[in-house]
Amino acid sequence: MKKLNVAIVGCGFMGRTHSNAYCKIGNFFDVPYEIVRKTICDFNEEKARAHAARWGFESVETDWRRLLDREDIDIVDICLPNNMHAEAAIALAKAGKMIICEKPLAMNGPEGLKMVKAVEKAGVPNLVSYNYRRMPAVTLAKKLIEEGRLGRIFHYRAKFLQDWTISRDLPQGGDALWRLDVKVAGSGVTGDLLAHCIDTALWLNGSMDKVNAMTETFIKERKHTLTGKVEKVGIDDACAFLARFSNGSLATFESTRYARGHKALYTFEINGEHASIAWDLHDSHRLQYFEHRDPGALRGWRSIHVTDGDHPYMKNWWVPGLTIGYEHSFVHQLYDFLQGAASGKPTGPTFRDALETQYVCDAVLKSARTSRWEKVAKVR
Ligand code: SOE
Repeated sequence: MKKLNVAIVGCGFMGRTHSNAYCKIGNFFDVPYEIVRKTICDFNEEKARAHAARWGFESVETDWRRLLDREDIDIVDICLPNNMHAEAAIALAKAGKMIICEKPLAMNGPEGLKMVKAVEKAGVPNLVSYNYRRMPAVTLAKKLIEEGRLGRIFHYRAKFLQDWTISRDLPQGGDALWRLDVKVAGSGVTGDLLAHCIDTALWLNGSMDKVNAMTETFIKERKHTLTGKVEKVGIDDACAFLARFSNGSLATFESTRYARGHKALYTFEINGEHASIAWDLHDSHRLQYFEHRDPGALRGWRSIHVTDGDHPYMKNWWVPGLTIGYEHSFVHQLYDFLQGAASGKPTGPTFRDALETQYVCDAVLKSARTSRWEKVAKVR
């Protein structure tokens, strides 16, 4: 079997989820490559060495540029903060590496477009890590929609609620907290959390035409970890928007890091002519399903425990009834990516697919500024 030498760049939270996927995949899925965890790269050498020892990487680099000339690296998995995605992905694609990139694709649409052009020109397999598509219950939702069970779709409703930035003492910048620094993150909840909701929505319900949004920054100044100074906060702490999909359905999206009591409450509900479905990340192995065509006396919401062998991905794990979790979505994503790379039939979301999410985020942020409906740019 062909060896696939992997380099991961960045060993923060996402570097760990991706490393775990490379460790587990061969144990649970038949993959078309022999995975070799070749190099972990982080500018903090001590952190990189500790990561290499814990997750079994053969070597350490402290600058991703060193990977450009390394012929022993086939795939680079970019788990860097958002403002570093473009430069790394474009250069590494030119060097012929397959690329997996953490979400969101870029800081904004124009930057994302350059990344799409680079991977397509280089002809390298590419994927953006919108992992929630690969939660088995979400994949099942996709299957039910594709089978036409919902019929015409009228409504799409999604939320992603957290509560970890309520304290004004929390600084911006630095490890993990770069998410609060607009120069590094590009935006706040729109790019970090709503981007997940948007990716899932585009996948399940097709393109969006226009949006009308409002955002708020509740805490206007925070100390910056790197400068030590109190600086203006440029991210959106909360965002809510209305959307019209090209299929005629109406949507509402909401995200905040100020919903006390909610840690990662990603939920969506879709209402169709014949059926509705709903999903909740806090109860991630269940898909709620209401089928209007059931006999009247039996009609009601079914709570499908998505753990059976005939549910997406589940036959590769334990026995029916036993649940899996968040980290498994990264294993599934990697499995699909590798199948796509080997067969030449790419799996989504490719960079091009993720550009559409980026365009929706851009339109949302623009609408929050203009207080008007804004059109979503088309990916051509
Ligand atoms: C932020 O708290 C965060 O870690 C996001 O960056 C992830 O994409 C999301 O899945 C969970 O929340």
